[in-house]
Amino acid sequence: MRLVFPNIGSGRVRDIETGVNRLYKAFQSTADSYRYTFQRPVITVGGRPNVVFLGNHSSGKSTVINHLLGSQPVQDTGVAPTDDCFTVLMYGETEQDFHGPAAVGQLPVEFSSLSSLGPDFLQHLRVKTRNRQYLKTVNLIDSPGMIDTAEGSSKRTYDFNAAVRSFTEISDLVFFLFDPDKPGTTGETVSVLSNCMFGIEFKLRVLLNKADTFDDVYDFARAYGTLCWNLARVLNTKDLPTIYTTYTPRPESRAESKLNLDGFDKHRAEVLEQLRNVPQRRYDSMLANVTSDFMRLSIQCSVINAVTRKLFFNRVRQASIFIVTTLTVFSLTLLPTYLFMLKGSNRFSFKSIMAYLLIFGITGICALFLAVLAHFKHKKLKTHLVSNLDQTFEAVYAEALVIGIRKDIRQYWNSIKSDVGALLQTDARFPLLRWGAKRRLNDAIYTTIPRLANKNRTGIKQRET
Ligand SMILES: Nc1nc2c(ncn2[C@@H]2O[C@H](COP(=O)(O)OP(=O)(O)O)[C@@H](O)[C@H]2O)c(=O)[nH]1
Ligand SMILES: [Mg+2]
Repeated sequence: MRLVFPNIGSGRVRDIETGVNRLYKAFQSTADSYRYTFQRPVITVGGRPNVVFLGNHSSGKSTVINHLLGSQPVQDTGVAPTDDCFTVLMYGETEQDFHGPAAVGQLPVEFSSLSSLGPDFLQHLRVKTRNRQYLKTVNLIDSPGMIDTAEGSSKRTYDFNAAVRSFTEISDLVFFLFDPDKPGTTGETVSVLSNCMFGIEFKLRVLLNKADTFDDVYDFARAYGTLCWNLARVLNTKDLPTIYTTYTPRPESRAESKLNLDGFDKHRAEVLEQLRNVPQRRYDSMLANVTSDFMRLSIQCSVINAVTRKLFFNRVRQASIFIVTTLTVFSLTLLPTYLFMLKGSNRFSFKSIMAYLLIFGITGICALFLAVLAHFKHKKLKTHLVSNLDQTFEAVYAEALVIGIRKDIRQYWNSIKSDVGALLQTDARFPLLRWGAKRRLNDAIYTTIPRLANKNRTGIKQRET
């Protein structure tokens, strides 16, 4: 199968790259002020697109990959969970396998974010270079089968969701496979679908695989219906994604299948067409990553700003109370001491010195008491705000959450919440967000990036005609 690369050097695409770079440059100082690290969109010009296969164990991921590669199977297949590694299959003249940290070194630059997933994850990373024609145009990523129990994930020694999210962000197409035996979405599958697909739903292709194993049309309807029902509950999109009912042909498929496979063949052809067109979607993926980056930045800035603002106004209130109370105490001690001790007596007499000591002593003790109280109260408020960041987030985004303008806001928030909490616990100082900065961020997310995406789509359409 030959894949056609988009004309990456064309003026329109260069415009998109320039536009994106300009955006990153414009917001770098805001990101620095709020300690946000951009996950720069690294698109290697002419680089191969990436396609990841996710799904339950035994849903047929490795079998599809072997089928695409042809000749000798590269991946192990079997009914029992056979693989607990993420495997990137790349083109290479010499056939080699790399494990762990050595594997990262073999990967293109856009995979660099994987290193941050930690050493336990790297023990579950493999790169295989194979001299197969198909891999000249696309990198294929096989994944460990998801375990359909909630306890499954706890057995993993690394953050499985974070790993899946990284691979889906890097990839240009994400195939999610289900098999008729497990069309339910429970345990790890639910977790991945609801936490790792936000903002990149357009890359997702759901495959109800092993269609040749349906007993009859009712069996098919049951599996399809169950899958739709489960997907609707976990995906945050208005429409259900298209479900492609497919199978990987084997010599015995047609003889064994109890259903006519022609309809499923049509879906298989559509999936193969999607794979053929994947290079043209690279800029869409890159722009989706840019949107994710700016959404995270915007949420991080807004929440930190809301906390900083509350702390700032608390300080202002405390300072006002301090000044008013200290002045009041000063005046209240001054009046009686003046009347009874200072009036008519010598300025340096023992009585006068005692009067001054009394005035400044009482005022000083009061000021010290207020300062210590303010310090502890401020600390308590900060601890309260940091441990209830969800409340601040909900208050900041109340309108958007109620109207449902962007359903993915909460998921973006969940992905940065712990970082924001950790940042606020440090002694780092954050400026108050300037009014114009928030508006410019919104412009970038809701106007500039979609405009760049449209430019890309027009470019693709023109190339296709
Ligand atoms: N009938 C049928 N069996 C399949 C199909 N795809 C995979 N299998 C079988 O399902 C089992 C699990 O496949 P595998 O590719 O290892 O699944 P993975 O765990 O998702 O990688 C293997 O025994 C395959 O032979 C298919 O389309 N139809
Ligand atoms: Mg497998």
